[in-house]
This record gives sequence, structure tokens and C-alpha cells, in this order.
Amino acid sequence: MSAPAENIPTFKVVLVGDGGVGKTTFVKRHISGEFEKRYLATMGVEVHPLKFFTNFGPILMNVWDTAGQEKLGGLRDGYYIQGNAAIIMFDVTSRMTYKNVPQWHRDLVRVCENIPIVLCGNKVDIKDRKVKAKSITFHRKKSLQYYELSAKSNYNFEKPFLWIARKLIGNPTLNFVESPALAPPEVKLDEAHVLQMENEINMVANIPLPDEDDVEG
Ligand SMILES: Nc1nc2c(ncn2[C@@H]2O[C@H](COP(=O)(O)OP(=O)(O)OP(=O)(O)O)[C@@H](O)[C@H]2O)c(=O)[nH]1
Ligand SMILES: [Mg+2]
Repeated sequence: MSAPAENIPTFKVVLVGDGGVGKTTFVKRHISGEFEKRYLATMGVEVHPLKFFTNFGPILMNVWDTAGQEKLGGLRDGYYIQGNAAIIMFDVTSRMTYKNVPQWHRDLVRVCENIPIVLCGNKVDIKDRKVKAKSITFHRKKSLQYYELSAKSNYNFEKPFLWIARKLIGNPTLNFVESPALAPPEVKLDEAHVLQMENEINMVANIPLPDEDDVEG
């Protein structure tokens, strides 16, 4: 990068998940990261440097936006090397993308053994979702954090990054002191819809885990 050696803590965050779940849309919401992004075209991955301002000072997360489609996968788990944290994304309107989460997780932890990982269910602005809150249990089996997102409306954009930042800095009192500049929302979530989703997530948080992954209804 052209900037003078700014001595700020820098981390590599790997973003994975099936093709079309919204990884690129999500990471592009952060405008400054979008402005500074670098193409590693030959490698089939885009690295977006996202800067966050915290009460412990600024931190930089280089988000490696990988291709989900098999044929465009490039180096695949070659991209995971030296990852400090990861986001696994699926699309709540596509059961298949949730079914594939364990595979993404397995591939990740094979390379990065013990890193903080956030599972994200994207596109919650779409009301006809196929993967219901009660079926989303993988994170509980593997001690991952889970958030629902809507990249198109900016809903919960900061949540995965805040959780990751706290883990990486090792301090749960870390907070963002400035909101990153985000692209304007393309869709709006109504408040009743958000309340209902958040209630559902809270309600299913403590029900006993099923033996098998159940992604029906
Ligand atoms: N309704 C809705 N659509 C979304 C959302 N996020 C992404 N999309 C749409 O989903 C499609 C795929 O988004 P991408 O961001 O290209 O998906 P990707 O995960 O980067 O896909 P690959 O690069 O193939 O791995 C696009 O048409 C987006 O506009 C969202 O939050 N809500
Ligand atoms: Mg993409």
C-alpha cells in the first residue's frame, strides 16, 4: 500500500461460503475498504483492507473475499494460510448453502486450526426464507458465533467484525468508536420484521441440539 507505514494491528480475515451467498456484496458495503481494495486477479481472490476505529485504537482487517463457485476457486484453501479469523457465510433463502457450511468449516480448520470463526446467515431481508432460525445449529456444535445479516440493507454489518476484533485483541470491552462509512442501503428492513427475527434467534439459542443437522423448514 502507498500509505506510510502506519503501525496499526493488522489481521487477515478469510471470507468463505457458497457462490452467490453475498460475500462480495457484504464486504463492499464498507466504502473505504472498497476504495482501497487490491485485486489479486491471478489468484482469484479480492483483498479488501477494512479499517475499524476502536477504543483501543484503529485496527485493519484485510478481508480475503474468496470465490465460492468451484470452478472459480483458484487456490482454495491456499487462501486460508495465516488467516487470523474467518467468516463463513450462507444464504438463508438457500438450504444448500447452509448444508455446505460444515464442509467450509472443515476446510478452514484444517489450515487454520484455532481461529475465531463467525457463521453468518445473509439475505434476511427476503421474507420467504428457507433456513429457519431453529435449524441453524452448526455454530453451537462448533462454538462459533452466529449473526444474521442483510448485506443489502447494512443490517448487522458491523457485528461479525466487532466480535472478531474482540477475539483478536483479546478484550471483550473493545468497542467501535466510529461507524465505518457504508454504502447506502439498497433495501430497508422494517422494524417489526427485525424484532421478530431477533426474537426467534433468542428463543432458539437454548433449545437442546438435535443429533443430526436438520435444515428442513
Ligand atoms: N436480497 C438480498 N440479496 C443479496 C444480499 N446480498 C447479496 N445479494 C445478492 O446475491 C447475489 C450474489 O451476491 P455476491 O455478493 O456476488 O455473492 P458471492 O458470495 O460473492 O458469490 P461468489 O463470488 O460467486 O462466491 C447478488 O445478486 C446480490 O445482489 C442481501 O443481503 N439481500
Ligand atoms: Mg464474490
